[in-house]
Amino acid sequence: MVDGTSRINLSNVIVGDINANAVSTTVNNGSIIIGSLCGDLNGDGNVTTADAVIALEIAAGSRPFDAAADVNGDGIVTSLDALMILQAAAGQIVIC
Ligand SMILES: [Ca+2]
Ligand SMILES: [Ca+2]
Repeated sequence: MVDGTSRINLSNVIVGDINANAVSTTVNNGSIIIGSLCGDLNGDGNVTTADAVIALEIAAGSRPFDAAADVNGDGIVTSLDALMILQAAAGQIVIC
């Protein structure tokens, strides 16, 4: 091994958890963030109503599973997760 800097180009990388569920990744200014803030489904660093809408879309099957959307940790994404994200966005509960 040689000390120094190596350039790595990655494309179409899918990161999965131990159960082969996709884990979200975000590339931002040279950093790769694996996973995301619990409930932050659009990766903007905040839990908002937009994230609740995404959770509902996942629950309805129109988006792929995202472990960050399973805020009650039961292994599936349902409207309950969306409701909890909505409540967290309103500051009523703390999730994860
Ligand atoms: Ca968000
Ligand atoms: Ca859940």
